[in-house]
Amino acid sequence: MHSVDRYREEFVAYLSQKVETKEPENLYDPMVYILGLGGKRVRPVLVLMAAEIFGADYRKALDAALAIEIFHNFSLIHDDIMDDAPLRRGKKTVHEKWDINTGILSGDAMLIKAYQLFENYEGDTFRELARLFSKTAIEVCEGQQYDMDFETREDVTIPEYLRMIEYKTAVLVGASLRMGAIVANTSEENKEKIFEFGRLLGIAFQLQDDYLDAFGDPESFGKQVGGDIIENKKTFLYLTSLNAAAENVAVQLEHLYSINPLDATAKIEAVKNLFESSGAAELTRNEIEKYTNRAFGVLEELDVEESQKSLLRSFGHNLMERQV
Ligand code: DMA
Ligand code: MG
Ligand code: MG
Ligand code: MG
Repeated sequence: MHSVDRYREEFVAYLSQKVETKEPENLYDPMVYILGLGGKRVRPVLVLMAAEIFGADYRKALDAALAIEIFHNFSLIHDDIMDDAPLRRGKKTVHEKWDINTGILSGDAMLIKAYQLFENYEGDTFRELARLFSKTAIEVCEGQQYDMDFETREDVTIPEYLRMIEYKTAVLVGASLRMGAIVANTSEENKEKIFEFGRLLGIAFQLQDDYLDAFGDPESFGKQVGGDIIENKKTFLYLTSLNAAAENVAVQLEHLYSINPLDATAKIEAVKNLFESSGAAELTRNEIEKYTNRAFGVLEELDVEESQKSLLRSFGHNLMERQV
């Protein structure tokens, strides 16, 4: 059994063999650029891990892992356009480096290139992978649409927010694990359980992403800290603050979200102070822990050896301790 770092190294080696990523900043192709900027490689590592945990040679899952990583990076290029984000992984976003049209077109091409990689599988494995990929891709786009809609809607509820992050983020984490399970041809029950583990961990992961967007360290974050506040995102932090006992919190927050300030830094600071003083920051940290623990609970039900469960558990812990 590999360690998490070994899976990551094996994946990156495969990636640079298939896609020339060595000097991303000097290259023209936006796909090469964004894949070469790195990132945590969470999803492809999960594909490889799941394949091996369920008894396959992880190398059989490399194309599925690459497909998932290309898909994820496609969604980031389009996400950065939608979120008007200047920075990704500490460098210019694709639409800042090129332009919006290039971002849209290169993203679209990446979506197809991701799908094309499933042609390397045959029979039932191909059909199952391709079907899961299409379903997941559609759900991610729906989640992104809800995210956009929420920017201007005033009546977003916490269950709606949780559904939105399930679609835009968590189903892809679950699908990554399920793809590894499909390549390994394990039982339907294992496929369901590993997906559920990923779905719950994915919800914790996006809650954490939203938390770090406000409270992360600008030095290491790689994205613009406070970007969600500038874009008036209805995150768990925001929605929980609105429910705070002190009524003036909601009034102040709604006012800050309704204005387009000249001084973005002052808006970010004021909103963050409300997130803290309302208790929402702490409630968000608790919610992250709750979903992480629910995910670990599902892991217990998997029909694999304890050492393999503990590999997934330590991956989950490391992921949730991240600062970027
Ligand atoms: C991203 O949510 C979701 C997808 C599908 C890319 P986000 O905008 O919070 O992501 P990030 O913080 O990476 O821009
Ligand atoms: Mg974004
Ligand atoms: Mg977004
Ligand atoms: Mg974010």
